Amino acid sequence: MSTVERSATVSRIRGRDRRFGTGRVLLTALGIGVLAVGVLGCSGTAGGAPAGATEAAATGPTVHIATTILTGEMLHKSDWPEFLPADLTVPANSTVVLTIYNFDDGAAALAADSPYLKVSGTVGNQATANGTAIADVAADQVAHTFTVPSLGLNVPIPVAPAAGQPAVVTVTFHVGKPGTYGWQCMTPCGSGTDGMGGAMAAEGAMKGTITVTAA
Ligand SMILES: [Cu+2]
Repeated sequence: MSTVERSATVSRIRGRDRRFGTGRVLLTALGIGVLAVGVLGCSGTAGGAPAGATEAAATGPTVHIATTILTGEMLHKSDWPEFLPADLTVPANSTVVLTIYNFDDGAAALAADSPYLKVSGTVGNQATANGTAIADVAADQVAHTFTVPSLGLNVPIPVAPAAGQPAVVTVTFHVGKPGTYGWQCMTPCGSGTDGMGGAMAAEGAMKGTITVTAA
């Protein structure tokens, strides 16, 4: 699946720790703030909310979190796109506003009837992609997904509009009880004949966690 490896003019960052150095530089350049979690409101929390993404009552704070998808070329790792950070933390019973900056302009196509093309488990079952509300992404335009099966959450992520220019996807969802919920990408964006090897099989690349902490 070398198609995912097209792209990236932003490939000149060298030295230091590749994984974290590159990500930090890019995040800082974008003004996102590495791992920044802004707590906008604190209206207190009530226990007993269900864990499901859509069912949980939004009784807690609203938090804004972000992650960035870098290409293998940017990371100097062949066929190895990666979410940075891959592990996210939010407080229990919160409303989460997640923004994903995707620099990967290579599609990793899914079947036209794949459920992973549809936005689900978010408020309104919608996302905002580059400023436009969307309910799904076309099969040949999807690069990655951010999928949390245990929360019923699926966010298809379209390809970057151009090399070095990210697709910006924002979703809002609710979380309930404390716990650790695994997410993974569902597109064949890794290496090997089926695209499911390499980064797809690696924790911290195309898999990670959302940790919901006791507020
Ligand atoms: Cu992926």
